[in-house]
Amino acid sequence: MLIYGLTALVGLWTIGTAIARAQVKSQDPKVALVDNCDPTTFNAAVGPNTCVGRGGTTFAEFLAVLFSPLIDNSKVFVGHPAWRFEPSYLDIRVGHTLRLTNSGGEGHTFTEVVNYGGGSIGILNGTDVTRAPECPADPANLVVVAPGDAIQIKGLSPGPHKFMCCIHPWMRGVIDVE
Ligand SMILES: [Cu+2]
Repeated sequence: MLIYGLTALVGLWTIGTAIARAQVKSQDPKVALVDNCDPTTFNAAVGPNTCVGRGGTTFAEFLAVLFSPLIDNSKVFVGHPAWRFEPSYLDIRVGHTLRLTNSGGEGHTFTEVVNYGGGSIGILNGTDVTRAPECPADPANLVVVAPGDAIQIKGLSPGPHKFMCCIHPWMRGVIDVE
């Protein structure tokens, strides 16, 4: 039991070190767009092929975390934490290419904004939330990264860059170019 525990600890330490090294050096900077949509309930509620993943969060569970009754219920979105950028903060070096992959089951955007705000889909925003102007007013104009797609982002200037998903506006990240 003790030996097993020690082995597990060493294993965890090794993984932790590898992650820390990857984040410090960022030789191959990557961000994944992640969600956990359950295809059966999402496609039934929103439409066919809304979700092509194998996640386990039902549409009802997703909706249940959109808002919190503790902060002016239905006015300020919180959002389901399985819908996220992974990692949500990354240091990269000037001139390095950021690789972006949609590992989720739904389409997402990775939109650079001056300030975080609401997105393009009314029902996923709070009633008092102002849309970030970089997110299109018409959802038909969203530039979506489809599930399984990968894109590259080059030429980011030095300094912090804010990105958000214009569909799920709680999906946020900062890419810090140093
Ligand atoms: Cu999204």
